[in-house]
Amino acid sequence: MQDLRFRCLPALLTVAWIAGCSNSEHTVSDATDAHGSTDSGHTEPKLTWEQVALGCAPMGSGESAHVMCNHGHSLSLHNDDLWSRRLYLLAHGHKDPHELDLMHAMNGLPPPLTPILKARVGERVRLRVVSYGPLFHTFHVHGHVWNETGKRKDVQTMGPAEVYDAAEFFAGAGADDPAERSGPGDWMYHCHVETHAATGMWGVFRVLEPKTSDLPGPDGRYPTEVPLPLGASGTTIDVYVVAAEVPLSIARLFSPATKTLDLVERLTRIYVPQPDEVTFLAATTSSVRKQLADKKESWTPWILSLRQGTKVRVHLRNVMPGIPVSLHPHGVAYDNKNDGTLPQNVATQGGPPVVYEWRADTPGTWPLHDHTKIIENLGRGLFAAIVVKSPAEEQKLQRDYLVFMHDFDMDWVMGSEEPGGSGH
Ligand SMILES: [Cu+2]
Repeated sequence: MQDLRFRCLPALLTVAWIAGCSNSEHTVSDATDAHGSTDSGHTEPKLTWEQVALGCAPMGSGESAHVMCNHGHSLSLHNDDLWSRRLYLLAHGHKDPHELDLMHAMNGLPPPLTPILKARVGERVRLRVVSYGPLFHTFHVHGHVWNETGKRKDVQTMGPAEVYDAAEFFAGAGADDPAERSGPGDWMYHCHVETHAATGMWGVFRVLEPKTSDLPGPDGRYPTEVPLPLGASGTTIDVYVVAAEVPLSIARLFSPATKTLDLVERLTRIYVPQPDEVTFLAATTSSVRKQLADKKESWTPWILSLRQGTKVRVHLRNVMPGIPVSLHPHGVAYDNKNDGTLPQNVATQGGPPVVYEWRADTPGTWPLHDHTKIIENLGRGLFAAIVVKSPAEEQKLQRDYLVFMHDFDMDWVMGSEEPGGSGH
């Protein structure tokens, strides 16, 4: 039964989307047909506005009738629902908003919750993409192409835990030529599985004029870029990270009563890097919440950025009651004791910090994630990435971004039939 649901879900999302176009209270009989239930006398639950916006679909019939809600597609832990944006524009007198209206911050629409990736025309940009969750995605950037072993492309398919970091090009220009080609403007990036894009897997790649006043920070980076690499070849560094379960503002839902787009909080499990050992040892769930509170709309999952040749000791604490957590790295060198899958690698609430020792020997972009309750914890956000940079790469790239493609709400995999409005 679980497997069947899993396979049916993308189709159901599509049905919910179409059904919602004309009437949010619509009864979606096709959904149960798609699920193999064709009783003529059955009653199905009606969808509320919020459930339509969340990509919900009615399931089952009679006593087993329930509403199966979205699995919150997101990029970098954020999810800005295009369907709600459409409802917002319609409510504000826009006759027939098209996709570009939905994307751009026009007619009072706020910018998307996903990170805005910025670069000036002609700057060398790399987009690294890390995919988590059980689904396949197709990463696409508008207005740009890149060069993969001699072939030009602008879409890349990605399976679970797959990484793609060959999307490298000059902003507003070519794959190999910095001369202006597509030019400045807001270019959409998104998953090209359309139902995924509609339910949140989209964002903006903003190409700025060369003489823009929108400048990077004092360290030469925009805040949404990959952090500057830590360490140096032959050195050992300590990094402190806390696993916590905190509410983060994720999706925007259209409220028919107030005609506003409102943030929705979801309970998310995340790794939160701490600046030093003292902060790390003092961390609690509430202090982590406080740390995140002022950057609700710019929080992205942890990226462990290292210079090639650096040895890292990662200290992990867990402030979540009853939820074991570990860190399993890809792409770095380590012995079997530091795999993140052994009993001694698991951090529990109140237990001592768990320490992992890895060596960043291989340049690239690598998954980094929990390996204790992999379906549930990854579904709730317990994932990160490792970026290992060679000196040559540091010289070559002006802008370096990492985007996570991720699917929230694994409750439907775990068997819960809670409607999506439950806050998960
Ligand atoms: Cu997708």
